[in-house]
Amino acid sequence: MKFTDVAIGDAIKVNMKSIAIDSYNLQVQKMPELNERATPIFVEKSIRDTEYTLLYLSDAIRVSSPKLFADYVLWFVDVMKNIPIPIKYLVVNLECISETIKKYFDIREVEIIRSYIKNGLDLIESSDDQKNEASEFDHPLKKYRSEYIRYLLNAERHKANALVQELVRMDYSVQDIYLEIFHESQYEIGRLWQANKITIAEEHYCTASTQLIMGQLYPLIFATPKNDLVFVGACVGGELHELGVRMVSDFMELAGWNTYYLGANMPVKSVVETLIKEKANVFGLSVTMSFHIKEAVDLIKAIKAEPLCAGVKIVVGGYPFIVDDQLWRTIGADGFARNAKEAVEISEKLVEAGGAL
Ligand code: B12
Repeated sequence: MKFTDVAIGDAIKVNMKSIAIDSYNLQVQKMPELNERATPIFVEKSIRDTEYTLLYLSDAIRVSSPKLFADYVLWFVDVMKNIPIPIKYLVVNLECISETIKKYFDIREVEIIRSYIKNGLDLIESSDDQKNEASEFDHPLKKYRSEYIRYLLNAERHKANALVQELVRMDYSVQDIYLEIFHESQYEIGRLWQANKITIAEEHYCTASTQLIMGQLYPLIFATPKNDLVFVGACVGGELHELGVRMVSDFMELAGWNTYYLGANMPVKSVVETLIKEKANVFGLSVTMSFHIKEAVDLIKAIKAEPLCAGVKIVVGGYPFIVDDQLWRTIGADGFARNAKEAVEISEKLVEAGGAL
């Protein structure tokens, strides 16, 4: 990580509130029509949203990753398609941040920050083309995915479970069911939630039900013969998205590893103690929200500084690493995988190679 980028990122965070307020005031000057909407709640929400944008901007700059901020902007565009506020509002908002920062930074720093914002603004223009590029490879399990989601959204988790048990009887592997049904349906639930088509309660119900249904497959997962390798999996401190690293741990277990799954929000000290106690060969670290990358950097530093962890290889995964596939190097990890299947391959490679990839 570049020292200057880290310093700029930190300075944005320190001044976040006042930059957000200044940007909002400037935005009202540029869009006088906002005055008609400017109830105290609207003003507070607008400033809070700008702080959120600044948080993402700060984290992206800290790890020198324009892709992370660009992805956030695209996500915001998607959110705005489902609320009665035009995309122009976001465009002007980014322009106002770009303008406001000159009060807080020197010319060289302003240039760096503006390059990130400009990248985001350029993407807004072409966002539709970007989103339509993805074409999906049709796995035979895909046709069962919508049925699975429908059961969950109808609060029929027993039927969703029965469907999964039926797929096991049809000889689909646990790995395929995990990736094609659970992983993909969680992403779809996320899209529906983002589009305001389902409530937070429905998302929580679906996630909890999927965790329960995954649990029903454990007799199959624990039946594999074991090797003598140990995998510890956890989410970084503050991170609540735990399903990804749970899937990774289960794939490792299926591949014969002894796994120690720690779940969400793990403090640095406990992770280091666990790696030593369990004699881990590989530590799998999961980050979903890019504002937790700083915690991942601190955790990796702490592990690397502990002589008793000298043999532990660190593999990272989760959303920000998919968006920027070089980010794992920037933060000092030994490897990265896009999904649970690749996680097994990378971990085995790292252990065989006894070092870097
Ligand atoms: C369920 C969910 C939650 C639940 C999580 C509950 C739980 N017990 O896990 C709760 C309600 C807590 C939650 C909270 C929030 N969430 Co949320 N959440 C989701 C949702 C719908 C599904 C997550 C999931 O289960 N994914 C399925 C797993 C299998 O996928 P995965 O994590 O990517 O994992 C795979 C790979 O990435 C990889 N991998 C993952 N970890 C690792 C680790 C290693 C070592 C390796 C090798 C590989 C690897 O392998 C996995 C399996 O193949 C997503 C939608 C989405 N697209 O993911 C939103 C989503 C991630 N959430 C989002 C948001 C905004 C939030 C909140 C900020 C909302 C809020 N305003 O409070 C908070 C932040 C909480 C926090 N501090 O962490 C956004 C993030 C947008 C962005 N651009 O950053 C998403 C994308 C929703 C959306 N479409 O808008 N969320």
